[in-house]
Amino acid sequence: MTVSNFQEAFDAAAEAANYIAEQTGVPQHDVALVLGSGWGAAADLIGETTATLQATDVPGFSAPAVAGHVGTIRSVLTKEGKRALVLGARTHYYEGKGVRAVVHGVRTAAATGAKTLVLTNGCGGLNPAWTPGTPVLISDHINLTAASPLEGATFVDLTDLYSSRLRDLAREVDPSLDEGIYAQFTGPHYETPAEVQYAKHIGASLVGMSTALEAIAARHVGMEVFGISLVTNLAAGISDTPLSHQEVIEAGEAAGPRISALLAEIIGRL
Ligand code: 8IG
Repeated sequence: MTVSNFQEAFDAAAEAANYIAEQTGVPQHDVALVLGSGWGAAADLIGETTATLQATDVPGFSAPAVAGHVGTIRSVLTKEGKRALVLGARTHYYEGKGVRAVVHGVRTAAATGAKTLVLTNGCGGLNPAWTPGTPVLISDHINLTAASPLEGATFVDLTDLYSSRLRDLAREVDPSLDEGIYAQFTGPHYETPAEVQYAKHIGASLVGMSTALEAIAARHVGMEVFGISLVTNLAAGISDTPLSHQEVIEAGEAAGPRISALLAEIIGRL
């Protein structure tokens, strides 16, 4: 892979951004959000949806592979007059479409003008105090995918990747918010209990299948990143009950109103 081919990924994002500007009538967005498992309801509280696009109609996007994920891209006008691009669809690494597909939404968001990126996800928690439905700020990540969204000699500093400024701002909204280190596994299987212990030993407290690759791509294009996880289940072996996707969805639904309001308040203060 040569560095010049890497440019194709950004050309594709620019094309998608042009389509979004045309179809939404919004030439520039200020902030973008990626809504993961459990976060789908948040868009409605952030503001007024002024346009809804089917993700599959936007160049380079594909249909979501996961039940509980929404395949739309919305333009939302906040009370404060900010334009938010809400990506309800995310391509996961485990879909096998490659890292470019995984971060296409992030690069598109940047190409629409968004300077801030809010990454949300549903994940497993290693801290037994985090009962299902607990939102946790992401303070850092460990990328266990053995992949990078960057190509060629693209050296990017990842210090303070998950903006401490934005985490402070979130804690102004809700001082009870804990923070954790997110380990991105490839999935689609959940971890074994031994892998969860491994994640714990290397410093992780959240385990999931997204976010880290997207955060790296966002930093590369200069966005300020805010990450927040919804712990929908205790990671395998932390409690003695097995994991089910149904439980994950139910925990998300139960926590929906609280985390949506939280996210809306944070967006209002950006
Ligand atoms: I929701 O326990 C959700 N996503 N890797 N592990 C991983 N991903 C997840 C989990 C989990 N829960």
